[in-house]
Amino acid sequence: MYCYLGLGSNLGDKHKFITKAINQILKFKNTEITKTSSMITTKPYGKTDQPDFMNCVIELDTAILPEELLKKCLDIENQLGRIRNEKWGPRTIDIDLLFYEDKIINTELLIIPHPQLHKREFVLTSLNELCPDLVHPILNKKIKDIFMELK
Ligand code: PH2
Ligand code: MG
Ligand code: MG
Repeated sequence: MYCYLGLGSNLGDKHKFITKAINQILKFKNTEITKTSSMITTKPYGKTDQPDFMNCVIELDTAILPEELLKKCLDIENQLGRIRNEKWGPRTIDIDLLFYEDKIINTELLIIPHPQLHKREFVLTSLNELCPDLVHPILNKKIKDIFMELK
């Protein structure tokens, strides 16, 4: 199954945290990273009085199902010292499930596609680099069109 993960960091050695997270993801069973976007420095979205972020998106080919994948990503966030206090506050690492094939999931634990992704230039920039023709299963629009409309 293909899926897209968004990675972000805005505390400490941001580049190192993202690289470490990717190295952990590389160890997942039955999983390959099939594409990696450029790492980009981005202005904080939402809560703006915090350091700039480093962001990227990776494409996976994986046999791990969404809930398990989420759990494994949260494990990495914990390993890399993420402390959750305020919503949208600074973090060493954030790993978000953006898309999982064309599935629409809406449970207490997990919402896919990521409910904010169409509003966020930082994530659309990277998605547009990897998969401009991917169709958002709720908006029924291609990434490149969502991206263009936002800009
Ligand atoms: N993540 C957020 C809130 N705002 N802004 C940028 N530039 N990059 C992020 O990864 C980010 C954000 C919540 O997850
Ligand atoms: Mg996030
Ligand atoms: Mg998150």
